[in-house]
Amino acid sequence: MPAGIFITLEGPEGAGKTTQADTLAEWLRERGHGVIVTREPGGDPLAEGIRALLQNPEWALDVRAELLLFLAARAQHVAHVIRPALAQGRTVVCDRFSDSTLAYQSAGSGLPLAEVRALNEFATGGLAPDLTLLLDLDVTLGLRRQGEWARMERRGVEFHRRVREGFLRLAAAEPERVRVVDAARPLEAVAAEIRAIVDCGLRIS
Ligand code: Z5A
Repeated sequence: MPAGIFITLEGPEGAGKTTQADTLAEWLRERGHGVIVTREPGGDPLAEGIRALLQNPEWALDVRAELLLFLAARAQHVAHVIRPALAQGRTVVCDRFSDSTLAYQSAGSGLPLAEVRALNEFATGGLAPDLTLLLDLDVTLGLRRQGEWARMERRGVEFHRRVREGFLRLAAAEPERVRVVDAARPLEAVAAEIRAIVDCGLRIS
């Protein structure tokens, strides 16, 4: 059984990642791929529990503690969901992954990039996506599309601008893996570009 394909969707809040992950998965299934759609933080019962902790705006969460919670959730998710699915030859479509940690906890919150990278590498055991679709969107437009993360939303526009810039730097550093998609367009236009990138980059059809 050949190893499956690992695709991640990244981007600022409200960029349409969840919607596009489902649409892409449906298109891939129509082409005969065995697909799982999953998300971070979450995707596994323990990791979903960590997600609930992270979403609780009452905790005065230290940024290092926050980083380690995201990474604990990821380690569990990779070991129990993503690696087994890839080993079975499935395509994994994941709503956020390591690039979110680099963008939010390093570019956004200011933790040193090299240290965040090293800890992330430890959490994933070195697993990296084959392809990342970065849905790029003006921060104020994204924040207007209602979210459920009060902790992140109250960090303010400047924080979210740094996150967006962080994502764009990651794309510039790895243009083969990270493909930037303009997410300000209507849903179907975004979906069509995603299909074209996936089709061309991974020879899906
Ligand atoms: N986080 C972190 O800090 N570190 C990490 O390592 C990880 C995550 C993994 C969880 O993200 C939070 O954790 C997030 C980053 C942080 N912080 N925040 N905020 P999440 O993915 O659960 O939350 P989110 O990014 O806020 O997701 P979201 O609001 O659900 O956005 P989305 O998935 O990108 O969009 P959507 O749900 O598909 O769409 C949102 C709305 O916009 C919905 O009404 C759609 O119908 C609408 N939409 C979508 N696309 C369009 C277009 N093209 N036009 C018009 N309307 C659209």
